[in-house]
Amino acid sequence: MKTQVGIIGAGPAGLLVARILQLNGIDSVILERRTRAYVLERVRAGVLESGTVDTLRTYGMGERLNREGIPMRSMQLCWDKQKADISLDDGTGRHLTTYGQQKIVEDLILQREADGLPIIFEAAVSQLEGIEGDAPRIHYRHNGEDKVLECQFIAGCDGYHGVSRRHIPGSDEYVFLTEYPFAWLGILAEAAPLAARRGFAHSTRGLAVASARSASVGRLYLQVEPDADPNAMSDQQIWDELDIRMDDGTAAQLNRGPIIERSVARLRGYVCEKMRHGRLAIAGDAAHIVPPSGGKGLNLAVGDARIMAEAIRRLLKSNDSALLDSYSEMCLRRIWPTVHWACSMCEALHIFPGQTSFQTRMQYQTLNHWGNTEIGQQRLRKAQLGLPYEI
Ligand code: RFL
Repeated sequence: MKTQVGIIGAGPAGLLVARILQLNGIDSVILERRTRAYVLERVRAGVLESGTVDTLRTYGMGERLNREGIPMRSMQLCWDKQKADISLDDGTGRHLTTYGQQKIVEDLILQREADGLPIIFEAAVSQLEGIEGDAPRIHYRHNGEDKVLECQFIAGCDGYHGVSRRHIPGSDEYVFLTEYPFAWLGILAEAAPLAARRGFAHSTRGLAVASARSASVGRLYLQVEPDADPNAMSDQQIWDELDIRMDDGTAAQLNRGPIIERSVARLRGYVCEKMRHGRLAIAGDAAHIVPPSGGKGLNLAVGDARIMAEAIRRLLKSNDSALLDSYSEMCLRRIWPTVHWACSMCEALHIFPGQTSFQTRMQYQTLNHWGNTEIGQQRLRKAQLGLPYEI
């Protein structure tokens, strides 16, 4: 099979690159190792920066988002039995939007299918070849057969565990990694989220997070051990623990309801500073992972996808490789400050093994700064709303 751009991975990064290329008259084939059903059901991110929302609208993916996205104009931080409700209004009209990653992925897949464009599910890529020339090849396995996709460029959008990154020579030298000694137990619950019980909570028993996926579905998290079994706690134990950890000194409690999904995700910070070699570039989680405390991973993936698609367009349409040559550098200007913010949030909100009461007091100071001082609130607002795009 032959195409102009071979895209590995049908996550938000790969699907968006494909969509932008399509609207610029460039053909692509997406290879995705999971089944269609698995990709459509995978529950992950849910908080979108306004730049992400604008990008999706610009590329014709705003219809359901405009209808179902829930504006989020403030953010709550809770610690030491007190709460700060921080306005995200920076005078520009920007705000965050709650809209599940699952829906973005579904919107993009359904649109691509309606346009009759190829996504090959259950196609696991094993090897890339010829990326230093102008006719790279992607080796993959589909329906029990080894196959090859010939293309002019490879977009490696295959997430943290993908194969693309290891095809960038010497990429290990450019990798920066920190593994946190805890994980998040995430639940989806059929329980109407309460505006008064939302946000990030620091508790001496560990972090808790309450957020919304819709008016009737809540997305909530508890800090757990890195190798915790997602089914170790009963529904009632989870709700009790969330209420204890989110105690803000009032008697308010979360609305409870059936838990319809649970998973445990380890927390890490990771950046690969070399994001391109020859006719291969990587985007999204393939190149960087941020702890989910900032709600930034998906938003960063969208930022990379915009630059990658434009760099490919200039290369294939005008034989101009200048943007591609500065691809890593340009992406990293958004990546590092965002990773820094997500890690700062992570380190202020979790209880580390063996943490002393002195360290807990230091965390309270950080949270008090973000929650109760003008300068701290400005810092939080700016970081949460996200950095501007250069492309
Ligand atoms: P994805 O979504 O992981 O997609 C990669 C795709 O590549 C496929 N793949 C392969 N396909 C073919 N051959 C191979 N060899 C392949 N290897 C892999 C995979 O099957 C997959 O379909 O990466 P992408 O597109 O870069 O998107 C990144 C986002 O998914 C991720 O950053 C966010 O989910 C992170 N995240 C959040 N981000 C936000 O912006 N806001 C949030 O509120 C937020 N909350 C979260 C999160 C991530 C979480 N977890 C699970 C760590 C909350 C959690 C709990």
